[in-house]
Parts: sequence; structure tokens; C-alpha cells
Amino acid sequence: MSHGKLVPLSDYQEYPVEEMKSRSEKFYQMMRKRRTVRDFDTRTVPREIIESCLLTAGTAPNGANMQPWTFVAISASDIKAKIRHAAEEVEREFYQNRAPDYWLEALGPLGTDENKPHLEEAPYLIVVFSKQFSTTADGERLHNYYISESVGIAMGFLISAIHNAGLASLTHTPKPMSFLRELLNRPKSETPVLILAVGYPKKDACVPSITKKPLEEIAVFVD
Ligand code: IYR
Repeated sequence: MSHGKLVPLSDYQEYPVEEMKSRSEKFYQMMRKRRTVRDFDTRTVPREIIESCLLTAGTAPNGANMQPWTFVAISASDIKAKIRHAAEEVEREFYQNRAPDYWLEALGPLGTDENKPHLEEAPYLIVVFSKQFSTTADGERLHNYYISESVGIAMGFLISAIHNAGLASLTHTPKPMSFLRELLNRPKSETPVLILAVGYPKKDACVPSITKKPLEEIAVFVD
């Protein structure tokens, strides 16, 4: 079987076991401090930080390395306002008509409703699109593989990179989201999957009192 051109794995670094233990524990302690934040300060964030975080997202493993994603990073106030108004319209319909009672009950502890001021207050909105197919320079269509898995992993990398940089984020998924494709002039081959609001939390920001499941509830070891 041909593997194309392979090059040496020159960037891999092995650590002594004790160092691995401490690195993995430190990373967990850093990541467990991440909280989804709904109250953003309007202070601006340097574009360079957003660029590094997007480059991190772009390193995610993905199907056949097709990299089936586009990240649209928006700091323009007029576009953020348009996104807010369109999102509030679909959310109003969700909260007032479409959402079944069990869903509204599940959202109760989070305190969410149809008002989405964070979509204007956060200095950056990153809208993540998945690409149903890719296109070569001469217009030929190329198949993309494991699109939702690939984009999901990339979004995880992005959220982690933003947290690591010292910023907060909010995953927001108004449904239906197709208004984002039109508003941001993206081609039909791209499907919006997430709005990630990014910025500093407001000084008095509060978060829901929730906990994460212990290891025994989320993992099984088969030794
Ligand atoms: N998209 C709505 C509702 C919502 C749904 C879930 I599941 C959440 O974890 C949070 C919100 C909204 O953003 O308000």
C-alpha cells in the first residue's frame, strides 16, 4: 500500500513519566477552570490572539486532512448587531413556541432566554462553518470526510485555545442558523454550526452553579 510522501516525526517530544503525570494534571487543572460566560466586557481583544487561536483550531485532526471548516471572525459592530437581531428572532420563536417543556426545564438552571446581548457586547464573534465539500482552484469538487467529527474536534481546540489565552467564550447555537450563511456571504456548500462569542468576562459576571461528572461516571477502563 502506498502512503505517499512520509516525513520523520521530528516534532514529537517524549517526557519522563513523572513529568507526563504533572503535565496532564496541570492541563486538567487549567481546563477545569473554563466556564461558559454570558456576560462580556466590551473591551477589545487584539486580533493577533484570535488569529493564534484559529491557527490552533486548524491543527485539529480531521478526515483525510481536508480541513472542512471556515471560521469567520467578526469584530465589526454593524455585523454583530445584525447577527444579534437575527439570532434573537429565531430564539424568540424557540423560547415562546418551539421549545418543549422538558427542554425549557433543562435550560432553567442556565438562566438563558431569547435576549442575546453578548452577541453585540463580545468583541469577537467567531462563526464556525462546516464545508460539505471543498473546491479546487479550478472549481473541481472534492469530497470531505467525517465532517461533523472534524469540525467538532476543531471547535474543541478553539475553545481550549481561547481559554488558555485567558479569554472567555460562549457557545451559541440559534436554530435554524442558516441566516448566518446569508449575513456573512458564505457559499451554499458551507453550513453554520456555531457562534462562539469571545472576550473578557464582565467584572461582575456570574455563571451557573453546576459541576462536572466524576471520572467513574464518564469513563470505563478495560484493563
Ligand atoms: N439555543 C438556545 C437554547 C439553548 C440550548 C441549549 I441544549 C443550551 O445548553 C443553552 C441554550 C440558546 O442559546 O438560548
